Amino acid sequence: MTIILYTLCFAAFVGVRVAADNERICFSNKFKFGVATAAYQIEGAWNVSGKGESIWDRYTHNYPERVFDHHNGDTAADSYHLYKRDVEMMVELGVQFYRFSMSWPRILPNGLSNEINEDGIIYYNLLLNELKAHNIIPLVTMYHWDLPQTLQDLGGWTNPIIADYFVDYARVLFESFGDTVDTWLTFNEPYSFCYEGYGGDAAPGANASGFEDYLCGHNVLRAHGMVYRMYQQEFADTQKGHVGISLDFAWQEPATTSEEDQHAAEVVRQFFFGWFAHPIFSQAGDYPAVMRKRIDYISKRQHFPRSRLPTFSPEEVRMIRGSADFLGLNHYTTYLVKRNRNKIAPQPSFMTDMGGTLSQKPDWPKSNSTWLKVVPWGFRKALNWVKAEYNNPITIITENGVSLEAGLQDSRRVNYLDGYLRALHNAIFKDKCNVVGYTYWSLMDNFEWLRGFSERFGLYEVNFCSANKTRTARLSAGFYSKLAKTKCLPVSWGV
Ligand code: GBH
Repeated sequence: MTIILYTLCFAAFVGVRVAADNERICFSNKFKFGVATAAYQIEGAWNVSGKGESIWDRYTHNYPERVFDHHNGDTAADSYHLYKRDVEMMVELGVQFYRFSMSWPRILPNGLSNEINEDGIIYYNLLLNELKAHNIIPLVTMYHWDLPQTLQDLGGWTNPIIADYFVDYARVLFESFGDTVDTWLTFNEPYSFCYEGYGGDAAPGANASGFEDYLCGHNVLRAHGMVYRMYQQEFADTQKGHVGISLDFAWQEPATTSEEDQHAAEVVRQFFFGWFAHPIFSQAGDYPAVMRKRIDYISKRQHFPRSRLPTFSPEEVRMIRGSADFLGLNHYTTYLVKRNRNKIAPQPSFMTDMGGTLSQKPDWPKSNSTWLKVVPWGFRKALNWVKAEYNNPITIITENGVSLEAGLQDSRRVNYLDGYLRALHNAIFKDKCNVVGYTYWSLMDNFEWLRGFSERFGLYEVNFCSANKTRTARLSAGFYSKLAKTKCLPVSWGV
């Protein structure tokens, strides 16, 4: 225990070094900068004031050994009690908006709308009032992975009934907060929670890749479309808000110039991103053709009587197509893709269906997360691909950021920001990509899912050992605040 706490509380100090440039890089005055968090990663208070159990509560309690250092989000950054300090930090940063998520089981303890937890409503109203008092716009995610455990007991996202329950939950949110909140995200990264949660070993840990991940994705897409249509019918006239979705898009670069690797990279983009983007944002709607074709074919070869990828009815295709006012894009890193020439294995697998092998270049700068390498040019390519593929949709970057070790002198985070924001600037001004806002992940260090508290993404460092979870601005917070206030990249920062 002592060792664990020591690791968690140890702050490393590194030198400060920032790249300078003579040319001033500015975004338009209308462009908005914000910061992001998610309920389970910061709130704590997992079982107080009437909150129900979520799948992450259950999972971290039942399988502590699956989380780095056996940590969990029981207290996290304690934002349930410290939200005023959180907003104070946003004021220090000078950001225009705050992206946070609402916890479904905090609002509906048993997942269903017959029982509303008033304390949950009060908590989010307090937070929203605090934001309003400081002119910070809320951008609210309805679902950032903390499903009520009661609904997981019914199969969670693999059970089609969940789309109805999600609509019921969304209606409670629109009714309770719709006069204050006008920009909503239904889901955060369906790819991540379907593939890692139902296909892998993130909560609920179903580990049924190539099967349950597709069932999850199918119901998430239905649920998203249904919420969008419900909002148009019941709330849009009076509330005049906007509904979108956040999708994760790592750039997929062909590993070689060979035709087959070019092709493999495109297939991988369609599997990772097109899986959710194509049904919503393309002209044709429905799953990407290549995904349909490959999974149908491989399912047959594996002797399944029907495809492992479920089918939408024509009404569902129409209902889902166009069901977003904007695209929320989460982007962190880049991969290289080679064609996978292995024989088709008998057991289902998303990776086999996709047919590509992913890697990263050893000389790309590292972060504190194995999957996250620093590749700014991939950001610009990803944005251009989205522009070409989906007719340049209105886009908000809903997450971008980097993990490092503890310590306040995070010049490497400043370098990451500088590089990625230059790439974004080129995408907007040179390539005319329709991006209207940028969100840094994260406002502060938080519970990084299976990685516990070991990967820190915060502009503010959180001392998880202190009783009051002290938050301290890092070097990068000063950089970001200058950017948010002036809309220009600080020319030389630090030294
Ligand atoms: C985002 O996912 C999430 O929206 C956010 O909650 C999270 O804190 C942030 O990124 C930083 O990770 O540990 O090797 O199993 C970004 C996509 C999903 C990629 C989780 C890494 C875990 C890989 N990430 N995934 S691993």
